[in-house]
Amino acid sequence: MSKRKAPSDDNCNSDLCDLLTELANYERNITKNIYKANAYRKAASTLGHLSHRVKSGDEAKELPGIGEKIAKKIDEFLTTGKLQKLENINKDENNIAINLLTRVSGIGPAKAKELVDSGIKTLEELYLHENLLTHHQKLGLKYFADFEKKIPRVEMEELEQIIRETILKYDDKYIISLCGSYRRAKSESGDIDVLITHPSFTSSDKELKKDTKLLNNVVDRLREIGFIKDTISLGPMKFMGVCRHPKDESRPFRRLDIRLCPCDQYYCAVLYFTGSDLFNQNMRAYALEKKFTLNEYSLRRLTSEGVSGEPEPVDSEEAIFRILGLDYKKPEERDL
Ligand code: 8DG
Ligand code: CA
Ligand code: CA
Repeated sequence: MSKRKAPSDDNCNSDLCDLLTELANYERNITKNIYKANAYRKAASTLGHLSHRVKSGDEAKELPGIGEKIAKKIDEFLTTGKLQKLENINKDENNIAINLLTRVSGIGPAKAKELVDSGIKTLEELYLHENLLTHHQKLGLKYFADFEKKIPRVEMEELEQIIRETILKYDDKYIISLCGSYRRAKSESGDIDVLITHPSFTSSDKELKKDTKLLNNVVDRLREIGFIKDTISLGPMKFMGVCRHPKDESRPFRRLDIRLCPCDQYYCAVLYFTGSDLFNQNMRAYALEKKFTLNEYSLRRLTSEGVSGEPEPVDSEEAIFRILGLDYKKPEERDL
């Protein structure tokens, strides 16, 4: 997941969103209080979707996901132009270093803290101690500057075309979706989330699963045309790596994930990887209320003992909403 994102493209509360996002990052990276981190993220998302400027904490408190404590912080920021809590957090050079290091792809809060505890606080120092890093983290460092750059929608469209043409030329039975923020119609994206399936591949093919070359062959083709530039990891079901437009070396390198899934699980996967993750959380919680369990693989009914049954047959995203008794939401309406 990318670690910083603007809640909306034209956001009249962007300073407040940045503030809340910084607090969320502090709770996630430093105190490891995921509950609080989520609360700040939700508040930031709410403010990011408002079409007007918030004028006070009291006004903010009326909005979904904003309670007393966050409202007070909003008030302090609106009246004084800063937040003392954040000023104090940002005085601590270890906090600053942990936040910096977690921006390297592959470095999480625990690894960042470990590095900072051993005295590594800058990217330059990290380069000097590359031996402490995994293959993924080394690539994260190598491409640090490029991975921080957002991908404009026009470029996403070009990259989609390259991916589609290359895969379908190899085998036109593949089914391909670009998910994530791109599918939610955002004007820019952090990375490229590709989901593929093939009619020959279903979840009953248990043995086939680890031997399937359906993903490997696709990755080979994309490498051959000079699109895939580096590999972070490659298994039978998931590729993580680096790509760039094959005909334009002036472009930044981009993070690319490709997942293969069985065709009977395709729409649950498309729903999941379209997100947003806050939307997924809400939808999953709603499913549980309706005695269903929903994840990236399947939608299953729960018995009164809470045991999940067989997967519901799902042949579209619409079917998932329908089975749960929900109105269909288009991808661009899922941008919580
Ligand atoms: P971005 O890349 O433009 O920053 O946004 P994104 O496309 O929405 O986010 P992403 O990090 O690439 O994740 C893609 C989708 O995967 C996301 O929209 C919803 C789903 N997803 C979750 N939880 C998680 C998670 O913990 N990690 C990842 N990688 N994906 C997740 O719902
Ligand atoms: Ca993405
Ligand atoms: Ca992603």
